[in-house]
Amino acid sequence: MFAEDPGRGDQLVGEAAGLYLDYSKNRVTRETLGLLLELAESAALAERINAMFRGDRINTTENRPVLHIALRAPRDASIIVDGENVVPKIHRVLNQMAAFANQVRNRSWKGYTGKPIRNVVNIGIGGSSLGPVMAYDALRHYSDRALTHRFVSNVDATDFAESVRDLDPAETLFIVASKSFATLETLTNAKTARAWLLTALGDRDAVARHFVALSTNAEEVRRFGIDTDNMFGFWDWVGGRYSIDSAIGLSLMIAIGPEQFAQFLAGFRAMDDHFRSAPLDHNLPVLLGLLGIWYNDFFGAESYAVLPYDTYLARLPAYLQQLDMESNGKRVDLDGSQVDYQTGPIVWGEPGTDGQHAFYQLIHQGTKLVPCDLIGFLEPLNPSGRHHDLLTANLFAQAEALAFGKTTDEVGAEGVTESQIPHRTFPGNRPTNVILGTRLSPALLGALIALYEHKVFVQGSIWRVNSFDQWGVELGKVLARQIASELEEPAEPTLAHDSSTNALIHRYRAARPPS
Ligand code: G6Q
Repeated sequence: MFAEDPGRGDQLVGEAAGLYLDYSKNRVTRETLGLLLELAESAALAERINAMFRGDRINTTENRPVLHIALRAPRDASIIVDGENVVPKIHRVLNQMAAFANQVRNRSWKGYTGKPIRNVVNIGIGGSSLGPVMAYDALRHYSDRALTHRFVSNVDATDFAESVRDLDPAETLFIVASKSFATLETLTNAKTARAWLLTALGDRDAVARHFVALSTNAEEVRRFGIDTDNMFGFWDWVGGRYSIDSAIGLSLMIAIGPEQFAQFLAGFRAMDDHFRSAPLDHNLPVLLGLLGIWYNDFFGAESYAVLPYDTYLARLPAYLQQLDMESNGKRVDLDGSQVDYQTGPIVWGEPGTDGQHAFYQLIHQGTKLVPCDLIGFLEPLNPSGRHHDLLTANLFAQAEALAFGKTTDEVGAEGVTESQIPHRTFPGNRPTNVILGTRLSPALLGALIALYEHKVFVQGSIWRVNSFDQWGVELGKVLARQIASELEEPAEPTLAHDSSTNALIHRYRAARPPS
């Protein structure tokens, strides 16, 4: 295709919100792209986009609008939910967050003993953790290095124990991040944190200086003992996995400061504006979404890999795993009918170049098709000798090698023995998108997240699934409760599970120390 259409490397590209997308190394001709755009049109994609921005209740199973885009709307915008413009209250919370973040940053927020806070521990899980941890890692370069940030999510006590073992309780702030304030893992960790604090400081009044909450549930926050003056609210129209730019971003705002956080939001907004206004054939989230559908539904690709050539983006694949797989991992359409086509793909990845020395082998020469997004930056944040040139050379070289491979003739010409030739041949034709920004910054990270948020929405719209509910997660929230009581109750319980589950429970109980 490159031989027939030499201009495609300059033409099958796009740019928006500071991000450059080269999608020329995909298995598409201009005709294919035209047909995919027709698919988008036949799914009334433009109307779906308008419906989301307008605040229609597109999360049908929960009867809610989907308005993460409102979280980054400018102060003077108007977005109406149930007759109320929600933009002023969003900015009220942002102001409240900024005032608090500044107090922590300038050390005027003191712990109970009068020592300033130096450690910030976010306790949350899923959407209340993956965004904060990913964004903090990504923007660590811009953070106040005198503050220590930790993130506790797993109900495994090791997570909490290892996160706080070197921290002084008198200098530690816990941010309990939970939209529902009912999530077992988060409340268990928050109670353990409260006990850890009170063991050291001895007075229940200490909780007010060392705990704040990010939640939509004021009543449960109060019940836990957190002063609701120290609660930062958001709303049911913000999905967990779409909440890093809400109050859930408080730990990030403390790390990088309110001004940089405003830049982060501006980056999202720039991509929102592009998504809303660019024609579909120049619209980056639309193009990425359609290319993903091409491999997922027409080539049987089961997954795609996200490969950031930037150590700061190490947690991006995990973040996108939730964003994509929780949103589009659905098997019924909006009407509840079973779909007869493939929906959401599996997402995985690791930073390059580490991945190159691990799993790229399969992408180059395996039997599976794994389309890849390679993400890099023109300028390094930690310039040092040749490092950045070598890093970027690897990114470009991988995209080239995946696309063009190495033919048997080329391998033969290298004087390789006949029997070795098949092993050293690379079929090529392995698709990649290359996404480049100038420099990883708060704004660019915001734009990158919004690019993927909207890409996932484009795909969900075409597959006609509800990208904004998560009944599979809700199931997990209730399943363990019964078994937990069967593991813990002193008298031998009557078990009514399958024989495997019953045996596992018996085995665990037999190993439990007598109570
Ligand atoms: C995200 C999901 C899920 C959720 C967590 C935490 O979209 O709904 O990952 O974020 O289960 O829920 P809470 O914030 O309510 O504790």
